[in-house]
Amino acid sequence: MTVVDCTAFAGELRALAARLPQTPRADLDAFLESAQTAATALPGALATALDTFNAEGNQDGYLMLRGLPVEDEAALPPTPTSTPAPTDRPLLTMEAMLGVVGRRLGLHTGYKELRAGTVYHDVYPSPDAHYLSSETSETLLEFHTEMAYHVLQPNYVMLACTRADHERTAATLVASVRKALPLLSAEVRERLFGRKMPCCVDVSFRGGVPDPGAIAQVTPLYGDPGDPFIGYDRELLTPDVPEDVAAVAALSKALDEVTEAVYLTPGDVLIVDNFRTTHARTPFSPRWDGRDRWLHRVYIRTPRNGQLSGGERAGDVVAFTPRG
Ligand SMILES: O=C(O)CCC(=O)C(=O)O
Ligand SMILES: [Fe+2]
Repeated sequence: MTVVDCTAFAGELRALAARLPQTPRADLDAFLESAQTAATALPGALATALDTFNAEGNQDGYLMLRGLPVEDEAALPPTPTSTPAPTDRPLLTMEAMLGVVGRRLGLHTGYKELRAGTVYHDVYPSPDAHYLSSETSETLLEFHTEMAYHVLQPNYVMLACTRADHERTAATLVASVRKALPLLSAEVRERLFGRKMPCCVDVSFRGGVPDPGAIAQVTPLYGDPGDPFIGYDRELLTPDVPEDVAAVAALSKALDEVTEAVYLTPGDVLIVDNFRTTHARTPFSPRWDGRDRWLHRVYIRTPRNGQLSGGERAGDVVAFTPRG
């Protein structure tokens, strides 16, 4: 597991967080601007780890920052039960970390159809969650490359942990294409590489239609054949010819074999390389006591993979175009 121990920087990072606007949603553009300034002042070892990951990625397909500053339990508000967060909610330290680290990597992006186009998402269990939603708890949230079907797919998904689940059973699973590729036969690689396959989209992107079907096309492997990118979603990708079904099944098996489990604890920021991985979350049991699992999520775009074309700004909200 690729961990950067940030314990030694906690004081410095707390000081950076204290200089940011303390009501981020009141003027999110100004907040992200301020976070950009702070990003240039990150402790050297952390800055280097982030820049290297951004330039090259790694074998695991994620970078875990551990030991970041976070509020004591007694100082935290209850875990949210609704979304989006109120505009006047005070800045949480984990949100500050997502601001500063995210700006070091690229541009925070809101998705118009998702959570009212907000940039900061609370991820918390909800009793009546759709089975594909991050609000699930008692069921496995299956492998997905985040918005693999979206032309402006984020380069990174960042998850910061303010509260873990009580029993610490919730694992975020990450499967890396760099690890899975060597397990695939030449035939399977050839079948998957550059081949478009029908893909459904998450509920938010269905335009109010209950089941619009496979309105996008996703290419499971593409880019450099020796070091490809991956687009994989266990629920939404629906190959429709037998050769493709078999090749996707082989990929699926390889991904299971290389899966790593990450147990997010308060003070962790997980940076998922969303073009090199697919991720999932194992079941856990909420208690609905105000102290259930609570993550913060942002999406980052970078110039890589054509996700930026010039002129974009942090905090931009983009509209859905399905890949085709
Ligand atoms: O809850 C988790 O650990 C991950 C959920 C997820 O896939 C997401 O928020 O994108
Ligand atoms: Fe996800």
